[in-house]
Amino acid sequence: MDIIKETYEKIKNMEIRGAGRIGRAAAYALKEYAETIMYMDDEEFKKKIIEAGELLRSARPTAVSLPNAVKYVLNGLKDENPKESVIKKAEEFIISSKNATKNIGKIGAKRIKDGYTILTHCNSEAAIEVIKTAYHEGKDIKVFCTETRPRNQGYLTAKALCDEGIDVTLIVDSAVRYFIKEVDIVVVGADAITANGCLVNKIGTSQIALIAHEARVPFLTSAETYKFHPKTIVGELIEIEERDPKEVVEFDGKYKKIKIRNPAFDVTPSQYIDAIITEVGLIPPQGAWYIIEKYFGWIEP
Ligand code: RUB
Repeated sequence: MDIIKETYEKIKNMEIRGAGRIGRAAAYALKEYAETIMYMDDEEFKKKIIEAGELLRSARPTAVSLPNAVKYVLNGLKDENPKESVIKKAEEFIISSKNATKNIGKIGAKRIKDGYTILTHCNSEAAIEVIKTAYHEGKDIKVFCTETRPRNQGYLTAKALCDEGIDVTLIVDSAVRYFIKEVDIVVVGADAITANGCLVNKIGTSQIALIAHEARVPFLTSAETYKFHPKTIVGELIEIEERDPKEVVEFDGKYKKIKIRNPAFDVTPSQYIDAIITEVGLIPPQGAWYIIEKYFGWIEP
């Protein structure tokens, strides 16, 4: 169980972060754990894996990649040889997640024209893949990265793009409306996509979408199919994680009574989203329902 507890802690304290990475880390932990379980009857094995899955799922509440990855791996428990199957499913998830990001890069890069300035928010592997692919196709592009307070994941994005040789400008989150006239397209990642085509992503994403809408700048999100939330098809709401206020600021003395709120994500309504880039193609937000129906079935069992 050590690997499970360790992974749970790393996801919780954001040592491992970003929806795709969280999902793959959970799948990997389940695989490693399954491999260590020896000489056990199938029922006992299933109990242990389900318990491990539950713990991993509870590490962070918003990114649906986490429960979707766990569910994918746990489907192996239904097979004749559950241990072998769980290990195989975990490996499958990790490989298909990496391939999905690559495909999103190729599909999304088609929306980026030569000479474009792109704005991105937070640190999304999938959004970065789109930008990197466009750049390596030879397009002359510039990128604005927001800082993404309070944890400044935008610094990671700016460094990753700089390492590729891309022209990057870091801006504070509140400067998006100031710079939007210089932006041709917004590309962000996704922690979850709902059945009605809304996007749950890093706090501030919805403000950027609104600003892009006002300025008539296309707003795209990159989301692997496992970022679509199956339970939203039956009206379930996605929990927005609220993190430790100390991530924002710490006041002393009499100012300790100042309240601080620190929601980590927000919801962008579908009307502000021009397209969702998935590994199976570019879809309008209205197409989210079809993805959930095709890849997850009608209702969660
Ligand atoms: C990360 C975040 C990213 C999505 C998508 O938030 O909001 O935009 O997770 O990332 P946090 P990816 O830093 O709180 O985990 O495309 O890498 O899955």
